[in-house]
Amino acid sequence: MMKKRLLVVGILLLTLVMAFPAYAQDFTIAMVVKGAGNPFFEACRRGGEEAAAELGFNFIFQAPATPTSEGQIELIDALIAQQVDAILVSANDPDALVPVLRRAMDRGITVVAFDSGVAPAGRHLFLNQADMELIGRMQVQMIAEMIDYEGEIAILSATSTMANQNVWISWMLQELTKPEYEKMELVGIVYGDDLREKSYNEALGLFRSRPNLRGIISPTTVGLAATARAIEDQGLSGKVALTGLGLPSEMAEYIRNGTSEAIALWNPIDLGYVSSYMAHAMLTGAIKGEAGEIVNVGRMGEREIVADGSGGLEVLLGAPFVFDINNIDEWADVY
Ligand code: RAM
Repeated sequence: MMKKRLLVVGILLLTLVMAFPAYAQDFTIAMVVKGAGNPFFEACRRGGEEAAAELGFNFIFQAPATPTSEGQIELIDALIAQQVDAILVSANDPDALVPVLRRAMDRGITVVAFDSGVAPAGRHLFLNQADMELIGRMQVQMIAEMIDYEGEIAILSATSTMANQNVWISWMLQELTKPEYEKMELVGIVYGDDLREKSYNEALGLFRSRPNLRGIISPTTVGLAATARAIEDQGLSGKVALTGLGLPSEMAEYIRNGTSEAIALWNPIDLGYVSSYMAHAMLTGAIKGEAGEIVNVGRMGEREIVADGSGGLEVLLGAPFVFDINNIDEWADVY
């Protein structure tokens, strides 16, 4: 009698597992971002939650109070102790996180870097938002158009250790060596550390030390919005041009009033969504994380795993979009 009942329960359980395979696996995927209070990462989080709802894994979102690697290391240590299955990380420093992420990988945790990379030794895969060279070069081309290829420009970045901003800046420097920029001069690179007030104050510092400044490139959503506010507060709209990488929702008012003619970005919701799909595919064994494999990324279709040029492997999300007065209304409510 007892045996029969056990058998029935067993068959029932098996049927359930077969009907809802994703739920039965019960994976936990944690996203660790650069810092708290950054709307860019809130959008990434929405993408992660969307993937979690579709695939049925548990999703954890964590951010250090300020964008430091120390804060991220602490969070990752705790996630290892908690035995999560995968960690998605946008790193504040590509090298400082390697030891803790190696520890995670040694314990069988899948590590997918996204947005701001980790050295290949510290992750299985990287989700690259868009061609780094293109992003760097296009920001120089955009500011050059705005200032008629003449005058002083500066870069207001995030922190000096963040891989994404540093790679983009290195491509900006390359682009600036072309003859068409002969009459433009890069007079400084400053760091607002992806903190609003610090970025705002760095912008004020540039206005003070460089009275002839004609343009600023800010390749960070936090820095860009803070610089736009500083330009407005100082009555410098029309005198100091501004471009960079920004969220249409944060930049809409500045694009509408002409403080910035145009900005660029990719879709951060998709970034969170696709990185979650990549980690999940590793966990289910759908992919091993090898070059040439095709990974299914839900509503975004399929992507191929390719060499990233630095000895690691990556998946490319897509191309960046440009936002200006013609399309800002369409995007201002999306992210
Ligand atoms: C900030 C972060 C992020 C970057 C965007 C453009 O939100 O630094 O890493 O990708 O800007």
